[in-house]
Amino acid sequence: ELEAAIDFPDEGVELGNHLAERVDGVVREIEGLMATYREGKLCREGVSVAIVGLPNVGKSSLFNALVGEDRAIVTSQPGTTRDVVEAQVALGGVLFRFMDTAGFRESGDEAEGEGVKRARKCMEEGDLVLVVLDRSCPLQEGDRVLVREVSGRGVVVVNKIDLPGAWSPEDLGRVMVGRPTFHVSAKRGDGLESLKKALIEMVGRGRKSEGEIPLVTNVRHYQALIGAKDALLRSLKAWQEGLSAEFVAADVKGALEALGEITGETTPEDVLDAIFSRFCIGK
Ligand SMILES: Nc1nc2c(ncn2[C@@H]2O[C@H](COP(=O)(O)OP(=O)(O)O)[C@@H](O)[C@H]2O)c(=O)[nH]1
Ligand SMILES: [Mg+2]
Repeated sequence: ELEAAIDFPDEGVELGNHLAERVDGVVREIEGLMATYREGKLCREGVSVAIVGLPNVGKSSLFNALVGEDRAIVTSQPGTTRDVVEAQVALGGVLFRFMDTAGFRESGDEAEGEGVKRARKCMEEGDLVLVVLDRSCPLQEGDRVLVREVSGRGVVVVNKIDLPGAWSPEDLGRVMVGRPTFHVSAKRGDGLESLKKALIEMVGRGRKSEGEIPLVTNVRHYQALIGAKDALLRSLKAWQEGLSAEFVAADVKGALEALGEITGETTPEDVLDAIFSRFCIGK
């Protein structure tokens, strides 16, 4: 029908509900493929774990303890880690990419340095975020802000438990409800094994079994899927708004072209065949 609409736009071929349903089905298949991309990305690049916190809480010490070598510079001078330091390490068969970041300033002043900007970006993009708190110094408002901001990807790491405590978990109050919390000493190594185990488990939980569905591993393919999905959604919208078949068909064609990026086919017929066989749209 769509092809007829493409070839003979003036004859006003009516598009039926079943065609819209098919397009909807293809959109859902595309979404399924898109979901595999994220998991594929985790396999290739590792699970990114941002280590964030105020200056001097022990982020770099924790980073070093987790990756098992002295990759980041540790000093008692706040503000040493200007840039983001990364290291990959396999734990329990899972590849992790730990990122040590600059400490967020307590004041949160306007003139945030480049290091803090990068730290913020890491915190936003990390698959997991370790918010490090120093138990030996009084809790700061900035600590609470970080725990509150970190969302569901956050893990609270209370560090320096080898020193006398200056506050207790209850002082964190409601902000830490629902945040997994670990008590460690990055310096002595206490609690690190439990933390590592928990990280591995968290990644495992997020993983779903995907059956027969192929993994999308290429960013270009992923972008093509986004393009195809957008075009199909546009075509559905055009159909819902009662626009003529021509418009609907133009968007479906756009989607096919986007998917052609994946199949590598370039001529429309080839693309149609490839897509119809691959995505079972049927003709
Ligand atoms: N006692 C003790 N000191 C620690 C611990 N972790 C870090 N430190 C010290 O805290 C200071 C700041 O550590 P660093 O890792 O550079 O903190 P960052 O600024 O958050 O990266 C250093 O003097 C560390 O030796 C810990 O678990 N126990
Ligand atoms: Mg540091």
